[in-house]
Amino acid sequence: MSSQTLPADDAPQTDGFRLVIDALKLNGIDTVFGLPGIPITDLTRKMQAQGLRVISFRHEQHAGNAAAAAGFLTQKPGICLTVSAPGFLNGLTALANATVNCFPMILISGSSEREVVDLQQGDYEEMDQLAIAKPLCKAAFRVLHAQDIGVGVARAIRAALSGRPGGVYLDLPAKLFSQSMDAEAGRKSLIEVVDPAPRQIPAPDAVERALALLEGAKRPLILLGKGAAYAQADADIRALVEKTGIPYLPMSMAKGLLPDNHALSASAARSHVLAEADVVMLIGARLNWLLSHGKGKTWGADKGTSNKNQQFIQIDIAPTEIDSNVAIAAPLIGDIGSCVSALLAGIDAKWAKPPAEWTGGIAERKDKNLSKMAATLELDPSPMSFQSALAVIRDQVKARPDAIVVNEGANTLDFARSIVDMYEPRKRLDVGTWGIMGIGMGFAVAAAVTTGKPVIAIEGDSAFGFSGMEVETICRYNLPVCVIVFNNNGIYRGTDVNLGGGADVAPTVFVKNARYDKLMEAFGGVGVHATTREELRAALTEAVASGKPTLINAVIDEAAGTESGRITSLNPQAAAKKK
Ligand code: ADP
Ligand code: TPW
Ligand code: MG
Repeated sequence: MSSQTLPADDAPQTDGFRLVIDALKLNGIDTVFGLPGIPITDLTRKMQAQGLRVISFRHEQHAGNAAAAAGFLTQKPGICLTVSAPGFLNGLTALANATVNCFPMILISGSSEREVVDLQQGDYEEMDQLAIAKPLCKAAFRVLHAQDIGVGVARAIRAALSGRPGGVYLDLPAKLFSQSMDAEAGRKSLIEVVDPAPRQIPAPDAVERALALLEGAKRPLILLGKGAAYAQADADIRALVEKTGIPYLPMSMAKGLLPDNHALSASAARSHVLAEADVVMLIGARLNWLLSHGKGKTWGADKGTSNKNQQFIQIDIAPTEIDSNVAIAAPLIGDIGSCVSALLAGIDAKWAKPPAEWTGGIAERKDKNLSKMAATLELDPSPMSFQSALAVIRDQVKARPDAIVVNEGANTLDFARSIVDMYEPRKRLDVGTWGIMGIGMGFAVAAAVTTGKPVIAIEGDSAFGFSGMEVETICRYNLPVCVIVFNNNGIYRGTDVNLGGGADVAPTVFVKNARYDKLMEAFGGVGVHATTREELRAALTEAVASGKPTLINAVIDEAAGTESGRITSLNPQAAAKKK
């Protein structure tokens, strides 16, 4: 079939298909996540023919989420490829989410003919996609001519990776692909991007200011965010914590940057250190809602105000992030690698570790809270509680610290975040800045494909539903993914009642005793129905050892969850009551 052949390497003419593929390959892209259809079906075939790995999904949102996660894990923009209008829109949520999370990705979408779109003459899947994408990503480009493909791809890569990473949209109208041009001119038109994420060295006076503030602190704290995980400055970050002796708190996706059982981890004394610290150094973390905007009770201050006895140092690549919620006394603008190594250079043997009163107090609280948790984790109720099931996963991750954990849900998320310790950097992927449901299977596929390591996806039953059909994708590519569905019959719990008294169940309640394991079996994977800890332990151990696609339907007490997990207070009625 002629549509499936590409211009040979020595052909006198090349075309748009070939130039898109060559431009991506020239820039080290080896995998594309997507969903075929007009006008990109042939592109996916030809990509495969040219040695790109094409991971084909059942819904574009999950291909997009996979691209975003791949970007976070590899520091190369993850590529998502979609068809026009509806396919594009399905991918757009992932593009926006990637941008919010500061993950580099490029959504490449085919689009219909400009002439028809601009005159609104009604083309197949007609939509002005560029205009729609623009406000939801870092940058958006359209390529109309084959000779501009090289520039288009280069600019997309640069925009995704440089400065604060994020999502980029690249619009490729159908006609572009079949345009032909002189092969030699085509080759010359491609750009291999040099230094796409240039280091940004912090200003020396900014480094001194930060060091002076840190050195004078009586109760210092380091807060690591997912920007720090992304930056891959793992050894220097660890050295900074250990040389200064400053306790640290990881945000959820920074867990494992230092092992969660590290002596200086303050996770088990979180509320104490946030309220009591006098100098807080943020490394790749924003003072957004996840950190109560740096204000209020969490930070030891009155509602809506900042703590007068507290000062911030903030390391970030984006200068405009500074002062976005509270005053930052010492901004340190640059890439995390350069900033942390500059700080390290200013810390010598004379550095005074924080007062024992501070670190000792933290250690005491940690011990108390950890032994409380240990007692809870030992309980073995029937049906399983979130904690008793998570204790099993905690043990498995400890035994296989290279495994990647994907986590979404409400209670399932909150409990897993605090119970499942991480030991290595970038091994935890979750709902991120938006707290979005639906990242599960896309992130799991990306983690398996880009690392080859076992993936353990800890999923609320509602959360799983958003991307559940991708278990077929997991089976098709035979990926080492074990999905554990925390089945409590619904959103938050399965016990709500219909306030109108009708026959319909409450909006948060699902079919009781559903068997999600059978979904995995439908595609040839391993399905396990686990009602006890021992069944869960056996199935999980086997799944991780065998690498076979597995789904464990873990039956959890349907009454155990709380509304919205730990963010109940954000529900309008609860928020109104607090006023
Ligand atoms: P978390 O949710 O874990 O608190 P955020 O997503 O809020 O983390 O913050 C990540 C921050 O990291 C963003 O402000 C982003 O600009 C910053 N960042 C990302 N990559 C780098 C980097 N290489 N160097 C410096 N800052 C970075
Ligand atoms: C895209 C709102 C937040 S958490 C959640 C929903 C629907 C599911 C919680 O139930 P689950 O977990 O997964 O069963 P558990 O353990 O508490 O029972 N749509 C999107 N994102 C969000 N965050 C929502 C809806 C929500
Ligand atoms: Mg649930």
